[in-house]
Amino acid sequence: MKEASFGELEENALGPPDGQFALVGLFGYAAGYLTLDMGQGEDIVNGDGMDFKVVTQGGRYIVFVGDPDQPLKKLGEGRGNQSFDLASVNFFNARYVKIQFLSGADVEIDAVVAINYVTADTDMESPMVSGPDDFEIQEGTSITLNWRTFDATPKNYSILFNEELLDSGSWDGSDITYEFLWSTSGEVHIMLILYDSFGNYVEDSVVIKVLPAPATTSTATSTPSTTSTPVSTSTTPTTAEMNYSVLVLLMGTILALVWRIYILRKC
Ligand SMILES: [Ca+2]
Ligand SMILES: [Ca+2]
Ligand SMILES: [Ca+2]
Repeated sequence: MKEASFGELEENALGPPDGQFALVGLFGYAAGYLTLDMGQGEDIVNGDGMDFKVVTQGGRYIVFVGDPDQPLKKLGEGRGNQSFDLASVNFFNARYVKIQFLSGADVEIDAVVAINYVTADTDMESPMVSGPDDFEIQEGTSITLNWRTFDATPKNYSILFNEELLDSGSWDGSDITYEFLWSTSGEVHIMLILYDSFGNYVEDSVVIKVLPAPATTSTATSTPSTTSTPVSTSTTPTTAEMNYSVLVLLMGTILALVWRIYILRKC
């Protein structure tokens, strides 16, 4: 019964499956939900096949995933026990899992179980990177390159411009942004190299064809005339050892709101 309070039951979605359930249902016109935080440095990661399992009974639900860098994105719908693959939304990792009531009986949530998860103690995985496709620009154009990245033990990055080191520094696992401005036309190769603390690395290359400006001609040699330091904003993932994390619960403000509405309706 949805009359059971959120406050009493939310913690039942934490930890391993134990037959104790949190409840989300329909409150007035608003669908209740819970957002579970896997914990800093304890992200679910996109490995082979399915990456986590939602253990529930009752009605249908919608699952969203996200992390501090990525707004929550709908991953899919389910009922009962169902596994999900982060690859279906092109996510490398997810720290937050939101389960929202969709239809039918109230959804009773027992646990979220990570299948593929950060294991920094024995990091055998190369960093993950998704960079821009090859493209063309006109000379004199400023362009910002952005690479989405993830690793359990990020360490450092290097950016090569036509195979020469342009910039390098420590990398905390956040996405890397770099701004270039070319003053002359030609073809340039930009390579990003990421290393983690265990010597695993990954490279990502982009070829940029710089076209002459309409009214001018120029030589084929290209050099970036201005650069800026990569922007680092997020924190570094750290060690995690659990395969179903100690979940920290984030109660959404909407949930608090619908609960308040529910209280008002009861009065
Ligand atoms: Ca996967
Ligand atoms: Ca439980
Ligand atoms: Ca790694």
